[in-house]
Amino acid sequence: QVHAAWLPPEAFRSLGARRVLVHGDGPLVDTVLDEVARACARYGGRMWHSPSWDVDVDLVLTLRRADALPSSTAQAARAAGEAALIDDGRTLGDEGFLLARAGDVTVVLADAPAGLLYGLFHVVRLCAAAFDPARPPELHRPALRRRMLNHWDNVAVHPVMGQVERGYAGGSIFWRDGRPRGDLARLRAYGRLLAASGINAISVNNVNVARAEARLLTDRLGDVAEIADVLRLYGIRVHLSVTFAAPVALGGLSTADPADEAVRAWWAATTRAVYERIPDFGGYVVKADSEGQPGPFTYGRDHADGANLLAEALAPHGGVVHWRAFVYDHHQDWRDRSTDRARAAYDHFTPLDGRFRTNVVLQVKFGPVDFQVREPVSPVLAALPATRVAVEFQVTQEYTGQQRHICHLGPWWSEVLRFAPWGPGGRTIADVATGEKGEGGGLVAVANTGDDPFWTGHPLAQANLYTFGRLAWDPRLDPRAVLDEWMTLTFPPSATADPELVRRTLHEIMDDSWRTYERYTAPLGVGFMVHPGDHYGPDVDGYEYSRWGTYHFADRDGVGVDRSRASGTGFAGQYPPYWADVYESPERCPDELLLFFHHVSYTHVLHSGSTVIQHIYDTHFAGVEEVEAMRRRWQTLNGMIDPAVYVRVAERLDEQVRSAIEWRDQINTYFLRKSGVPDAHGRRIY
Ligand code: BDP
Repeated sequence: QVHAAWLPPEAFRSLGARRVLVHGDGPLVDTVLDEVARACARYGGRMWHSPSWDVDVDLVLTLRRADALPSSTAQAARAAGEAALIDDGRTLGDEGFLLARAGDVTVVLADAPAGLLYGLFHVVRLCAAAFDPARPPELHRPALRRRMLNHWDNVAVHPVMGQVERGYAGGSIFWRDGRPRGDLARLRAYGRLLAASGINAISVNNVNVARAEARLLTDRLGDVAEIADVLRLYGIRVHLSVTFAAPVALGGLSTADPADEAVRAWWAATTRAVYERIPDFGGYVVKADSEGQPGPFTYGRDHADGANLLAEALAPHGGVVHWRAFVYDHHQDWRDRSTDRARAAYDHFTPLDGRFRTNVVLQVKFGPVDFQVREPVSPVLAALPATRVAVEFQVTQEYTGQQRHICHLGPWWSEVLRFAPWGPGGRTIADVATGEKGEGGGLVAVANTGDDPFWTGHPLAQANLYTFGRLAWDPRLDPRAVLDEWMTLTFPPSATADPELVRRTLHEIMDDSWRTYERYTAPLGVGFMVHPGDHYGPDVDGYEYSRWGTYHFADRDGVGVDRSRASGTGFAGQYPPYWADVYESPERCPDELLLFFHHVSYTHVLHSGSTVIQHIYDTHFAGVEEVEAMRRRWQTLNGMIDPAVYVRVAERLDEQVRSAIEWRDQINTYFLRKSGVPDAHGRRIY
């Protein structure tokens, strides 16, 4: 049984009680029909599919350019919709829709079938409000064309990474023990889940194991096609992670050099075969010259040569290559302070701006290091004006509690998307991902889903997936309002005795949970301090003398990484002038990023008025108290919601409390021992 997705049948209740007309043809329209039919079967109501006689309806979902509707009601509705559109002077596009009231009818109008599907999900999200006679017409179009999830799912179980690298939700939805799972019903449910939050693209295998699983590209392409055949019904295009070494690994060539004619011909022929089998194939995702993956550096070529090689093969078929910018030296000597991992992506990629083909999307992690709970926004995102850039988030909570902790990431992503790298009031990261003419690379995230009955291990981690999709559709949405939508869909009023209490309690638990997580883990943007390898739980010096380039430099006098131009690694200088100046100065640098940019003494006074050391103590005590309060609040919901959800969350909150205490005590003790400065409030530190 699959629990509590955010489209439980109950969410369709308000729809089922009505008379619905679906007008249009094609596979995606069939999906809409299927959704509506299921709602009617369960809750009553009636549905028609393009009837040739007059019907009285409450809801019409219709393609604008479909043949004239026979029903006079529907015709009127369509006219009303068009009038609203003409006033607005805009078109609906491939995925957009118009929601308008015409007389007693609610109309969803789209130019393409995907728009009808998104329109249907929007009506479900609104519930009864979609039928409010006073509702003004609304035009919905995704701000970002590409809204993608990357699965780090391994086809075969990997000895270190398991079935899913950084997966905290059980096995893979696609693969098991080297074979496709073949659970097409679950796959279809997954497509529905993704489409309902606005996601329209996924990659189905891990970038890190693409070499071992290279055959997905050739003789095992059928396994990928099977997934594509199902997800297509929900408007989702499938992409494949491929290894740069594929011509050698699969094609028997002696080289994968981008300048080699045989290599180019191999990619062209292989890609052509992919499109013969999967005509709407999305394209490739590549991790090259990164953490041991093969790449163009082997042949003395740069990353524009590498990305363009694959882009050239994909171009005739309309595909794109997502080329990851996560390139750095992972064999760093910790004694050598001249190498700064934070600088690496900028140093590698900015000289290449303007050289990438138009179907290359450079996929950039939102921060310069690695998905930490707090990092500055990556300067790379503002440094390649002539390149299509995508922002990469991590929905899977590798560094944010691994779906054992509640950490709602919506406010964090929203902050990143609203960040204006050229200075306040200027273009934002969301604008970069959108592109000047809508041709930007969009938003991508590493998925947090698996074959777990709750999809995401922690039932409340579903909110992160939903929020990611919604922010990719519209980055201006208020993350709190999005959370509210998710709550209403996941815990529908009909399923609880006191919907208001449930909603209020969930907000109290989740709204600030990202900041709570930040409080009890690594302080002031310094990052890491996690247990090496699995990245769960504290280990303050775990990476301090390692090769990975993630250091905090704590000593008896102070802590933090000097990344200033004046005396440090110069990373601060990679930003446009406004932020370069802010970050350069320990006085102006925002508190939450101070230790990312500066090495300061423990007695340095923050803008908050507290010293660094007292801030560390206070936030760690507060963080644990907040988690304990979360657990108490959750207990008040016992008996109010699905018992399976209640129990799963309650168990995980016990672990979150245990883990937060562990973090508090290790971090506080570490810094007390280093600094010798006692807690001003005399609390117990070990
Ligand atoms: C790091 C993960 C590692 C990934 C890498 C990546 O620890 O498992 O392979 O990111 O993004 O955060 O490729």
